[in-house]
Amino acid sequence: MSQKKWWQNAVVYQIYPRSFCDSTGSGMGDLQGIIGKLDYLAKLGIDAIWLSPVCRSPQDDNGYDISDYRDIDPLFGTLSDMEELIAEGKKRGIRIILDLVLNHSSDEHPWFVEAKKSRENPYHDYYVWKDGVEGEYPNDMRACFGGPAWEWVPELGQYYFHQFSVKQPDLNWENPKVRQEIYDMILWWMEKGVGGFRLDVIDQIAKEPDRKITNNGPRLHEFIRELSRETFQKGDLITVGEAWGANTENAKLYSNPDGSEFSMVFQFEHIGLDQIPGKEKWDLAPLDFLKLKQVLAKWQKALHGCGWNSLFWNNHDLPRIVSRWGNDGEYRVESAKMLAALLHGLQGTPYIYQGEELGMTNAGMADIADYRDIESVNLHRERLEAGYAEADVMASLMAKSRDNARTPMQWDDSENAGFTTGTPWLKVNPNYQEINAAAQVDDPDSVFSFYRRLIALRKEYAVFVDGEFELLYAEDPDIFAYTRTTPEETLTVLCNFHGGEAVLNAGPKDPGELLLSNYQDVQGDRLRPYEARMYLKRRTAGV
Ligand code: TEU
Repeated sequence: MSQKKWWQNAVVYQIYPRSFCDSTGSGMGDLQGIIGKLDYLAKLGIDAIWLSPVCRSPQDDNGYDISDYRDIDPLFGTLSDMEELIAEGKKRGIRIILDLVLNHSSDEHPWFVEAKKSRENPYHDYYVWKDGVEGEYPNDMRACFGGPAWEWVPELGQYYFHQFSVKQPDLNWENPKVRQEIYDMILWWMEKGVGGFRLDVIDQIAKEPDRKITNNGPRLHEFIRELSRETFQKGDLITVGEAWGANTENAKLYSNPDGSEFSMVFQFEHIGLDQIPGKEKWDLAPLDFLKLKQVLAKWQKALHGCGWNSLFWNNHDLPRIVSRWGNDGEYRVESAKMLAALLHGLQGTPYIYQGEELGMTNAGMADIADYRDIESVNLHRERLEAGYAEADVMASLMAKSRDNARTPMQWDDSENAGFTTGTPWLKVNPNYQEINAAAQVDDPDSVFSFYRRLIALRKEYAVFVDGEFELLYAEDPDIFAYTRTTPEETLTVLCNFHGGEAVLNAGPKDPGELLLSNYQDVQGDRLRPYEARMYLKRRTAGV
């Protein structure tokens, strides 16, 4: 691997700003609220914050529909608040990563407002248009949030293409003027001192709707390399592309150590293992645990020495992992810690989603009236129209809705969990009186303290960054275990992924010093429900 990059032993914390901390009583989180919590994040020990979008937006998709890439939406504050956040983060050794939504803009962006005026307008080709006849769509492509992917504009006699909501028209990356506008904007943010970028659905920018290609298009890596060359490579940034279509082969291009594309990508192969194969995430199935081990092991082996993994269970689009694959009842604390140890022992850059470090759970909202996410609301309507039983639709939403991750951060046991003095935009999880930061930050046995130790271990032992991965117990129905090895150190991670007892009848006999466990005492060869252990064995070089 070429010389080390700072983000190879960094840990990133994702903030969903509208749900993190409200400093004004608006009921929505804001930048000043984040600034007020930087000391909490510094105590956790993270190195960078990934902010979901805070640029000007009509908020049709909670900010992933940007109408001004160079200004902050008043909901969240001002540009000077952002400059203050960057400066205050820097004082604490915390970089700020912005979420760039480059596949599409808002339909209220001036570019689109102009583009709709006429076919001859200089901005018309900033977007993807098709001549046609009203009611006869160019093809049967569907949008991710439901309905056709084509919207009719009568005054033009054309359709425009939108992979997401009708208010998120796709940008035309074939147009060099679009690309140059984007590069100039990124350089403008780099000038302001941001520490990196997360690239929203970046593998969808090289689209070819005529051939129904929406990700991994033929020109994708050409565009990404130009983007990287014209912007990112001019700084010392972390860049992470969201790539639902990533596989281990193209991930070697995305995360090539030569820096020609990104630092890494978010790949989602492990995320789709609890849905009926070939169906949607809403079509629930039990997690295929053996497949989970195979998939994570495959990605560890495939990118070792020739690429770089991101490591995550959660984000603002995913249900909370302790409810999804852990146990949010009797063993919430043990399973939250086990899932953390399992992930943070792997090779790559770990991402912690706000509240994950507290063991926050899914929202448990049984009434569609409580949901705010466009994807969830549209799913509910479309599936009822298609004849699904509402009980089944609500079961899908309670398991997989993005709103599960978007309930307000739980700071303390005061009203609204200390998130706001106003009316929260989305209901606070009623378990906030038990699960909150104030109850955990000074408790050495809390989930928060466990995450703090994991983050510190990554800084202390080189094996977390460099160690080669080997899977143990590959066929065991309960144990997820592996080693990471360098010439000097071997890390052994042993996890019981389930709620029964698991017997350690293989693996290293002398794994060395116990670094960390989620039980007070450690008993020989039996792992208790969701028990996790991390061992370290050090060798003097050459022995
Ligand atoms: O998500 C891409 C995306 O496809 C997911 O929304 C996916 O459809 C689903 O929600 C996961 O189960 C990115 C952003 O992370 C998401 O918040 C945006 O809504 C979307 O792009 C459009 O910008």
